[in-house]
Amino acid sequence: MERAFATHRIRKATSLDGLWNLKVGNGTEMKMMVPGCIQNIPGYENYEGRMTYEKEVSVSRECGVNLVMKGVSHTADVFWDDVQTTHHYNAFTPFHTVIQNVKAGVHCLRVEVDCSYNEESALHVPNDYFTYGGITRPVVLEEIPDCFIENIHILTRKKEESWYINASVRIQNLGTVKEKTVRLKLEDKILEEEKITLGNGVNYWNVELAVGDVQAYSLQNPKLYYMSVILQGPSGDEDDLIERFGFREIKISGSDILLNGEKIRIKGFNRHEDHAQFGCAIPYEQMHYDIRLIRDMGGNAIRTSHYPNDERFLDLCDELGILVWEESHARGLSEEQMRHKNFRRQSLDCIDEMIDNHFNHPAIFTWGILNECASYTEYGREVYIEQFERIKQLDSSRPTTFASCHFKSDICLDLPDIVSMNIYPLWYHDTPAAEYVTEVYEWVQTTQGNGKPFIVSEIGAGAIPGYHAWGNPKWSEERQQFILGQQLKAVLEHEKITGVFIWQFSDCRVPDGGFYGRPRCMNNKGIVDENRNRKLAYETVKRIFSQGRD
Ligand code: ADA
Repeated sequence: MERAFATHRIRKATSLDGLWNLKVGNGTEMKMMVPGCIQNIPGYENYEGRMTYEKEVSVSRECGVNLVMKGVSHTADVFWDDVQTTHHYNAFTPFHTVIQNVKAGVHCLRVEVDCSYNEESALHVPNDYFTYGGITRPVVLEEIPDCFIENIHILTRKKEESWYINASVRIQNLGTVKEKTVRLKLEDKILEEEKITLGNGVNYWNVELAVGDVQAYSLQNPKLYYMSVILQGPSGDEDDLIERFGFREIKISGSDILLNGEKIRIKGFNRHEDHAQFGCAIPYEQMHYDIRLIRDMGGNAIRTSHYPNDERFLDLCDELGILVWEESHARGLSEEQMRHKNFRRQSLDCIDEMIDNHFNHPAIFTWGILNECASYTEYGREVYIEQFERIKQLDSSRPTTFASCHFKSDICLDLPDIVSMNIYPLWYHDTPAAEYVTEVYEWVQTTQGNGKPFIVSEIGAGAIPGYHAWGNPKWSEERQQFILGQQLKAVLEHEKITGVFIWQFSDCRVPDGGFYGRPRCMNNKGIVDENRNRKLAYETVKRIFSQGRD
């Protein structure tokens, strides 16, 4: 299952999740679960390198095939009957491959995967999170006609008392037929039907519609609607695509972020896709459990630190009314790392795929980039400008942001719509929390970030699960509990601060050898550990988030 809802009624789509044949670098063969991570297989906990997946797949009739891979970590070379069809880099964005004129019957699908920190990789580098290896998200095989619907982007806006939809339907025409009839349905009601002429390759069918009485999307009432687009040829309905969306607008008003005109106050968590048993291939049920814990603590937002997330998780956030700051893949890269020969292309590819695939999620209220990268250098600024321009070209409906840690040296705060800073008073430096929060906020007001919404995008402290000692020393759960209490109180009592994301929801794995010498080879700042066992700070966060100003 690659989405929380069926995306086709007409197109035949077959999940390829389940056991595949896997050969790892040293020639060992095994059965491997997809989605899954090789590092969760006993004996392969520290595996780094190449591996080859194979699966026999059957096609029911002579047709085109659209192979959809929602995530392969981190580089994939895909072969269909021994012919290479795709090369894709980055674990965190979906990609698809169209193979035409496929005969009915059994075919061989092979995926060569590389999870090593190799010299071609500018984004997957040793870092304060772990790069797992494998086909880590769902795979779907679709049978398609030569002319098919590739995606639908849906914008909603309110004018006077009416809601309007602007749908942009991308149609790929790999055949010779030039005329089709396209129908657009909202739920089961046909709203538009048109005979269109198609060129070769990519075509867009744009529709602007006033819709009648609909329910607006809110966190309290996260009402979702289904839109279907159907392609009809001489022989009847040939293809379709179903998308889901909500009627909502995100706007900036002075230093406030408005969801349908209502000011939002973020009480959020940073969340890595990481779990002791599943690695980054977190099952759908576990995703739900994570969100239930976040809701139980009074949280209303999640930052997908530091990469685009599994779309099923975004579907759950849509359905449960959890705001999402989704960000492209980067963490703490220096200017030198940003000058890597592949960095700018790999970054822009990630942004393109993130927005192209996740455009319709109403829960996503902002696109983030380049967490703690070199936004204090002229070259770094060039890159931030390039990436914010790309985002605005792809989606002008959402505000942008990036999380900086360059207090008093950042030269890019004029670029984002929302200013965000990562700060760790009482953990990385012994500064009283309220004093430091005020100092950082006041400094931002002296820059070109003045007057913009301001989010504390990271704040937190570490605790080794189960560590308790007299005097509540550093790394004890009691110390983390005390620090979080001071930090959250300081942020939520600051009238002008739009919100906060705690670093972080759960402990996550870091590369062996321990990034910055991290104990347990983990980033231990979770409020729950890697198995979601609660630390003492859980109840403190719950008390403060539940009583804090709404
Ligand atoms: C940074 C970074 C996070 C994490 C955090 C920490 O702010 O953005 O990914 O590394 O510090 O734990 O120190």
